[in-house]
Amino acid sequence: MNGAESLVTTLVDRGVDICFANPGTSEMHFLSALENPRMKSVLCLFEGVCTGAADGWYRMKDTPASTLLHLGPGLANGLANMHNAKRASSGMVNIVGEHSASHLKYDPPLTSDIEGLARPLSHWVRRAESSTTIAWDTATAVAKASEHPGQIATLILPGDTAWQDAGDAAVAAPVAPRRKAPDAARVEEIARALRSGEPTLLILANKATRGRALELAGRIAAGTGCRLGSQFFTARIERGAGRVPLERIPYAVAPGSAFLSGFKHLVTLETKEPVAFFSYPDKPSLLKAAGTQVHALVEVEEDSILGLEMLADALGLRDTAPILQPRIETAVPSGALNPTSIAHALAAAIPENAIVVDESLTTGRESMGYTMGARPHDLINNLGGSIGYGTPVATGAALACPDRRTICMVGDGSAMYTIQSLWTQAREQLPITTIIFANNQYAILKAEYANMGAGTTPGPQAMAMIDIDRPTIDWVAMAKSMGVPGVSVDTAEGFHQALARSAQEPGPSLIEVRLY
Ligand SMILES: Cc1ncc(C[n+]2csc(CCOP(=O)(O)OP(=O)(O)O)c2C)c(N)n1
Repeated sequence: MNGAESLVTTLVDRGVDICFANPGTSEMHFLSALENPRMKSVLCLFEGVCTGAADGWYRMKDTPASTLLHLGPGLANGLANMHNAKRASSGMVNIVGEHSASHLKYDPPLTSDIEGLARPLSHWVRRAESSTTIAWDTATAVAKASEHPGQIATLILPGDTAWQDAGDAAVAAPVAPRRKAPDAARVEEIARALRSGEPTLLILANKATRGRALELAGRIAAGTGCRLGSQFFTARIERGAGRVPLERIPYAVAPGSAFLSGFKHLVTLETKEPVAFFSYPDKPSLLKAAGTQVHALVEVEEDSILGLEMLADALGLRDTAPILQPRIETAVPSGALNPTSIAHALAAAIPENAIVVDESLTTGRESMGYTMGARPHDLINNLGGSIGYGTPVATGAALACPDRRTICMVGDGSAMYTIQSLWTQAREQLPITTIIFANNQYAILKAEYANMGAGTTPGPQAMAMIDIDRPTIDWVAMAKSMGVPGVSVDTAEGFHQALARSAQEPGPSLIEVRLY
């Protein structure tokens, strides 16, 4: 086998069996190796879709996907969603094609500093120097990407390494690192704070917001009366009826600070204390009140299940029944579309076990509160703030969970960054409903203009950088051009009906929610 075949064989042997690809000439041997029937290859028409889809895959599976990117420019196109994935602690293995060393010295057009581009957004970067050692390089990349928290591993594949003989691909398995337990003294200090009855908020993140960790937190809340919260953005939360409910710390500085003001203790799990998303001239960066103590129960690289078991044991609450969210039946709304009626329609229509990817920005601000008691579902947010994450992440999540409906809520401005995702969704016939909130503007920036103190309202030149209404985007036509059926709605009942109907149909669809 050649180096490229050795690489692909090693990926699938280590459980990385999907590749989000956008190939070029230097990756032809890798393409040929993708004929391996154990590897699923998914073509994405922009590299930001590849890296975002790998993020979505990891969020649902907790195992890395691979991407194939074409030299430095292909990698550069994928960087923004690599940044979002890194902030969400999603592991991935990027394979980046490169010229052979013998060709590089002539400075051909696609030459660039690939390591330099990769390093700031990768935890691990390596140039595969030989086809005979590439199996080990690949196994190391997969082990790195699979660590907790997930890591971004980038492996550069020169052409000659891909096409030369590699011999036998088998390599010894690197040992999976064990997840670390929190320090017992720290757990005891937090148990003391909880026993004191002083107002305490546990802030859960990353792997603490689901499964056994979430349930243990629910037991501790039931037994101590502490409250459970999440940052405004979380990698994945299991929520809805029958799940342990988490209160969301508000996004804006004033309501965020007000929410936190009553707590004497903030206890963090796999996250840090809440900070404002941006710095403003006259607002604080940290949201907690003066005098509030912050305790790290579980550091980002530690194990939340272990930490919460230790805390529950220290409090004698391991067998206490957890607090659970009751089902709230929401009446189907009618009339005008606005954030509240949209939230009601979502709450009524979210199907059992759906995956909700939220990039709805201003329009969806109300949705999370109203969907607390909806049918159980998973919620995915963007932790990196680089817009254009939603439709690619939905694509990867749906490939990871093809038996579930993925609902992707996205602002029209955000959707335009990576709209090519629709084409991949159509080609793979993925069960995704994309909801475009078409307000013809970057609405959040209007509010931020005043928040930032730039003036009360933007002038005409500034407004021209915030409105996206000239020309108006035809979302249904755009979706149709990529093979996704679409419908436009302008009432709350129309939105609810379209959403409920889309969940009954097998493949992708798009709903344009007309807000103008
Ligand atoms: C890569 C990147 N570029 C620019 C921005 C700045 N930005 C933040 S929100 C936003 C507009 C979002 O508009 P839309 O998705 O339509 O949501 P709306 O604000 O209208 O609710 C922009 C341009 C960003 N966050 N990331």
